[in-house]
Amino acid sequence: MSALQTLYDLRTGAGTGDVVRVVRTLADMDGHFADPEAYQAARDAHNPVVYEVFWSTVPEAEGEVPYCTTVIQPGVVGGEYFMTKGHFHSKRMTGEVYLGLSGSGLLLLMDEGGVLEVVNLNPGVAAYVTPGWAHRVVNVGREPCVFFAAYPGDAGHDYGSIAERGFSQVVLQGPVGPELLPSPRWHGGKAKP
Ligand code: M6P
Ligand code: ZN
Repeated sequence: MSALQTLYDLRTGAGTGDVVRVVRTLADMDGHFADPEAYQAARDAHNPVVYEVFWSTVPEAEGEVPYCTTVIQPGVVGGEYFMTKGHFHSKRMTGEVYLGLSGSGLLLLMDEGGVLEVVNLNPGVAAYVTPGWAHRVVNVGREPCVFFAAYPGDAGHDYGSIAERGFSQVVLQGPVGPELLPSPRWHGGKAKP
């Protein structure tokens, strides 16, 4: 392969050059938010863009290192902040590196048993996703949350178990900032206190 490069705007996350843009609207995130009524109302009213990914054209194959930026819009559904779907890697023992570029995000890391760790993904923070842990980023700010990621080309995205029961905790807008609460889908209860 000849030299492949992408020009990223570090503030907006937009990429040009060898890049593919993927857009996820609320309609693409059925089942991911804790409040189904609020989700349906927002989706049917205006179906906003939740996040975009500007993917390099590096092949998803062993030995390759695909990279991308992700731009999560500010917003809430039923008080729950906009976020990525989140995923495990199909090839479990593969890691990933995230680098915060702009805005303020929370990186949720979860093992298969539901143990959750949280990293503040602010500009300049390089966060390591340990092999075997699911990962999701939540935009807890008022501006777009932008981060860069690079991962092994044979990692693969496993969305199955996240689609089934989500993460063990949800991030809701509280009176003085974000609050992590047990997820109703994981724990079989209500998210709101
Ligand atoms: C990061 C990386 C990508 C991922 C993207 C969106 O940029 O982890 O591999 O696709 O975030 O996250 P998700 O696929 O979970 O929606
Ligand atoms: Zn990943």
